[in-house]
Amino acid sequence: MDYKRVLTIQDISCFGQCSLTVALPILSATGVETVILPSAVLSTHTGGFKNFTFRDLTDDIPKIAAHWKSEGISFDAIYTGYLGSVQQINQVIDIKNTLARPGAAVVVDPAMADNGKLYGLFNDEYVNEMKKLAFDCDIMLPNITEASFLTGVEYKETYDRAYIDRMFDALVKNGSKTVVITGVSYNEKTTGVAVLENGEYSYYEHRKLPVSSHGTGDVYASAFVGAYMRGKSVFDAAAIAADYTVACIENTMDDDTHRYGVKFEPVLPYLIERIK
Ligand code: PXL
Repeated sequence: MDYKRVLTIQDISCFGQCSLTVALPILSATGVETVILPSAVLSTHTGGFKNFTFRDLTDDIPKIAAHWKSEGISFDAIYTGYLGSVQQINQVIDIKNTLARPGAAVVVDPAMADNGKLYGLFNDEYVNEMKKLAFDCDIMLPNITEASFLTGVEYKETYDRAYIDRMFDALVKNGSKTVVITGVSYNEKTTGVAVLENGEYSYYEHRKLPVSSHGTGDVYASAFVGAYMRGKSVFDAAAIAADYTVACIENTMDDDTHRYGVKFEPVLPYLIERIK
């Protein structure tokens, strides 16, 4: 069996089912070797928790990367999520330039915003720096808020196909190649993911569930990268990841005490089955 090695760079939020605590199990379950580079260690994620601890690992990242380089370690894909600082974005760009194998896929989830707002620790400087990484990758996985911050196209809660086309045009003008925009909803009952690949638009529509949970962007991106690295096309990986994320939300929505993340673990067999 083809066995791919993926490096994922994002934080460890010890409690909260997001970033690395989601990416490592999901990627492993899809059957890829998963190497992690933690950007920071937090006691919880920053969405809805107060007084969380934050250990910045910026100083360790170049040392870890230098060690890997000296050992001849390289990667078939590099997948980035939440990064702790502007400096880390530049470190990731260096890692991409030194540790990616020829033909490696660089997948960037510019995890920095949702529902029209930046996450708590980020500002305009971070957005500007993220443009360098996100517009120069192979596949970008933004939600509408992130695409809007990156392109300057205004954020809208209700919109039509022309708005998404305008977003894609602006992304491509800035250098994007392949983009999957998540949470694209053209009516009240459904939502979906809009894919732009080789200049062609496609759309995978699925049910919209009546709850919003934290960490679903990370579940989505991890499942996408796993499916893609196991040989699925961009569109099929985007659809599988969407169905898996919906199944995870469905598995969590009856529990009002569990909105900090989704119960993604019991649904892993479904993802594995879809990737076979
Ligand atoms: O799920 C994205 C994410 C990852 N890591 C941290 C976060 C968030 C979203 O708020 O706070 C630390």
